[in-house]
Amino acid sequence: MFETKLAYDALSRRIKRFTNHDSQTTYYYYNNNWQVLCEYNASDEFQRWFAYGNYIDEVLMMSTSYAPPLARFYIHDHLYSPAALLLFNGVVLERYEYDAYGACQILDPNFASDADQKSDYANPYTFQGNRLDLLDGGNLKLMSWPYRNYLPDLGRWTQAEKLGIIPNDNRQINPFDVRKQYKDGMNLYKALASNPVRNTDLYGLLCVFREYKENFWLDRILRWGDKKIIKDVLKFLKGQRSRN
Ligand SMILES: [Ca+2]
Repeated sequence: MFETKLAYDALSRRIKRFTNHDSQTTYYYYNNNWQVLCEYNASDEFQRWFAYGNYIDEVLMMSTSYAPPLARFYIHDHLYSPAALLLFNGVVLERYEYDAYGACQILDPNFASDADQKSDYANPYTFQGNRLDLLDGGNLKLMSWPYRNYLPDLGRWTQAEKLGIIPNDNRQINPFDVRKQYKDGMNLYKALASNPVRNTDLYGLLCVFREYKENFWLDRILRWGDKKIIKDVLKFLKGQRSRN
């Protein structure tokens, strides 16, 4: 029987993973942007580290501790989903393609399908720059967004929306119209507003149009977005951080 144990800290960051099918334990260490900086094994030995770009989901580089240490570089598509993993000289090591809801297909450099559909380089980052775990011996594909887990094969979150209903919203809620009572839609498990090729969700809290992410500066969001909802998200995140 396959078993996986995940441990989280008080801020919902996943800090440990154990899987019995490969007897691997991984500890994760984060920066203050909720990005995994480095990983250690059960013996507290350094395994690898990552570097990121301007956006929370923009992984740029993965470097291992193995001898000799090798840096591998990412290139992305328009949603910051890695499209390929490269060596420093541009040689392609592995390619990634996605269906609309982010189920990842791993390809060899010559575009042939990877035989076992497991990254030959243990690359954890796939759809929209979030981490993919192959659990249950590879039968269950589970992705980790900061606040929620996502099932790419189903295109749904595994947990209900965390922002909840909209109290005292100036949109004059009709109590008989449930469609507008929840911040991310009436289906509490619906991801990316059912438009995954355009939308993104930085934290697993609220879907935003890609244009907002491209301009992820507060003034732009407040100008273009739903001010009340965006403020609620920022307030929620600030509250989470202040618990640290
Ligand atoms: Ca493989």
